[in-house]
Amino acid sequence: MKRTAIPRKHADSPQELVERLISGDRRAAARAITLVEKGAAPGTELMKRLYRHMGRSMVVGITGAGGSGKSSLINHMIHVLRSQGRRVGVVAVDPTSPFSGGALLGDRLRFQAHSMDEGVYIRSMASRGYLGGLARATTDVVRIIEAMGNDVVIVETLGAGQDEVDIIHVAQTCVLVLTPGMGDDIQAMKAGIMEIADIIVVNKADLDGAETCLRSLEATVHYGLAEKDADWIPRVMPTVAASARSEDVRGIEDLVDAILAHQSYLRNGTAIHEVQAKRVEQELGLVFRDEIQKVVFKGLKGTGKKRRYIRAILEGRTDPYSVVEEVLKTFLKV
Ligand SMILES: Nc1nc2c(ncn2[C@@H]2O[C@H](COP(=O)(O)OP(=O)(O)OP(=O)(O)O)[C@@H](O)[C@H]2O)c(=O)[nH]1
Ligand SMILES: [Mg+2]
Repeated sequence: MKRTAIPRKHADSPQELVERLISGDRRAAARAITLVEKGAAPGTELMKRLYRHMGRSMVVGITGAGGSGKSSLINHMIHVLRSQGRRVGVVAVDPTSPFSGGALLGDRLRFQAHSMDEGVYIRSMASRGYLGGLARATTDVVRIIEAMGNDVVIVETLGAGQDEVDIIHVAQTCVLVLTPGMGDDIQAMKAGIMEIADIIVVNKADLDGAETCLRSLEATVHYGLAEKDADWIPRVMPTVAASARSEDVRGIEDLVDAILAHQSYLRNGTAIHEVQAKRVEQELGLVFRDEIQKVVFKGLKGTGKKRRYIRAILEGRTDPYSVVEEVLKTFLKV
């Protein structure tokens, strides 16, 4: 019996994919994200085309220790931003699930209320398993979600680790989430706070020690300002993002107001250009690192050299630094 062939679904050309994506198509976004996560040539091709269609989104980083309440805060922020008619994208880098890509259970539950809302696009990323590294994958995913036409893109990251620090540079406005009882940790990071935070949130302000924590941070900001040559004074504010009683949730509108105020500050002056330039510099670095490694490894393939280098390092005849120096000399003729 003659079987009717089922026509294979026509795959989009890169240009078609880009066009669907910039019209806000969610399936196109999912497809694009899968492509860049693979870290191969089609993903790079897509990003090249996409780069010309970059959105005008506000990119907001929410960073802080595990369990400080970042996802809970974002959940409420989405409500406020939606009530203002803004389209919102979220990229959550989940440190707890190294192996599961895509949407993760915890965040999926936390963000469930928004799953039927066409104006909200949420994507979780595992913390490992990307060919070009987490920072590059996240940077690309943020660009994709911007290109969809979202007004605000929120990036949730744990505030530790080099990849995480790299990711923070993507954000134009950085919100640092702390909690009462983090005393020693806060002491340890005081110097860094002023460098990264535009807004400092003391979440879980329903817990003991919130007042002390707020005052101590205000003092840090006050003294830090003397050394900082900038027009923006980092704001310190309390929030309650989760509580047994939903009416106890507070501070979220103020937080959104502060983010919008920081964005106005950036955009009313020239500061936004510096922030954008930093981001492009960051992207250049990430792409360079990744592509140079690919080119070099491709060049070594089949020559047996990589194996010889590894053996020489193991036998103590050389070290990775000297090998890289030597290899780069021949590749780049420096
Ligand atoms: N008491 C109190 N608990 C809170 C508050 N905000 C969040 N929590 C709780 O803290 C826990 C962690 O909250 P999450 O929103 O998942 O924190 P997170 O920073 O996203 O955590 P990771 O993504 O794992 O780093 C949850 O059990 C929340 O219910 C708050 O304001 N007060
Ligand atoms: Mg979270």
